[in-house]
Amino acid sequence: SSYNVGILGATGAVGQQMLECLQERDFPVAGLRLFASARSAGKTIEFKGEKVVIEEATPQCFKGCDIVLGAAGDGIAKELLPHAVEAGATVIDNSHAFRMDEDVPLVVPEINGEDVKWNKGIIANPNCATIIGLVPTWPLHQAAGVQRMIVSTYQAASGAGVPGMRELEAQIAAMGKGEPMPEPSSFAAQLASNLIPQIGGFKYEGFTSEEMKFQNEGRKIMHLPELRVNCTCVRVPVLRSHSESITLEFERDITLEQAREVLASAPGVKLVDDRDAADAHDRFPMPIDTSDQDLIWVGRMRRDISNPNESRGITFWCCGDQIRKGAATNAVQIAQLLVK
Ligand code: 2RA
Repeated sequence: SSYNVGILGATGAVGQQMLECLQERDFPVAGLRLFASARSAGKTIEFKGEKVVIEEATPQCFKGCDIVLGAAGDGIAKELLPHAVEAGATVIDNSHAFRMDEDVPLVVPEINGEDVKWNKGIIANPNCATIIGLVPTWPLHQAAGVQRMIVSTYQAASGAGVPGMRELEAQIAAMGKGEPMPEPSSFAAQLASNLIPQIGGFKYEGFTSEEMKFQNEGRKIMHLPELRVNCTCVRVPVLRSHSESITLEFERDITLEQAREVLASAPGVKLVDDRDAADAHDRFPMPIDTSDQDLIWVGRMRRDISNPNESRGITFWCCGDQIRKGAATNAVQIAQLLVK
């Protein structure tokens, strides 16, 4: 059978990527509906060779939808998506609005796909940095039991949407021409040739909301209520791939070779870890290689020599596309679980 699919926030980076993923994965779409602000209503976007007219997003617009993909911000998601559920649709929402609600499954298909079964109408897509870090962490947890994570993230400008990407491009262009830097917008200070160690507001003991998501969402997705995470999230002058340095502390012994073997066959993971490779692209993952594809690339694998228990710590580096697996691809994969 096929389904009437709606996308709320169809004109944003994630919404447009969702459209592309639906086509790439040949999702059984009977009819497509695109919802966005009044400003975009009336414009058209092409889907499978047909022009689809964008409709204004209102509480009543979801009538007839079987599945609604949420690609809008927290406020609009909270205001409108419950109406999609009332209209009989199952919602897969990319915002943070519902992620921690106890009757809302928070799903990474490679980890806890079976949780979609207990949804009450809304399924939440995790935060991009959480998805990208947990895809390689989960198989290592299955092998040796993860108790603690130390994470540093290097997050792309795409996390701040299309405006964030355009602003970085303008700053880089200005630098290249030796022109004065354009006035930074509200989303951050200047990013080109800079790093911004704050994503979201300061929320808990000096940790930001983005940093606390890693622990809070990680516990829910991996069903590990005791998991402890120390995360530092940094915005970096990269366009659309997030990178993360992750150190895991395990309950049981695991050697570096065992960890490598686990990741070499892990779902959603590509192992790129050859210190002797002449070409950097074969030696380790880099954002320029991982953008616009769906796998999480993992490399720089080491035993954690700082862990007093010699065989209970692994450190690795990973990169993944924030708009794809970090958001749109994961959401469409959840939709595929629903219709399987
Ligand atoms: C960011 N994860 O990177 C947040 C929201 N996409 O800005």
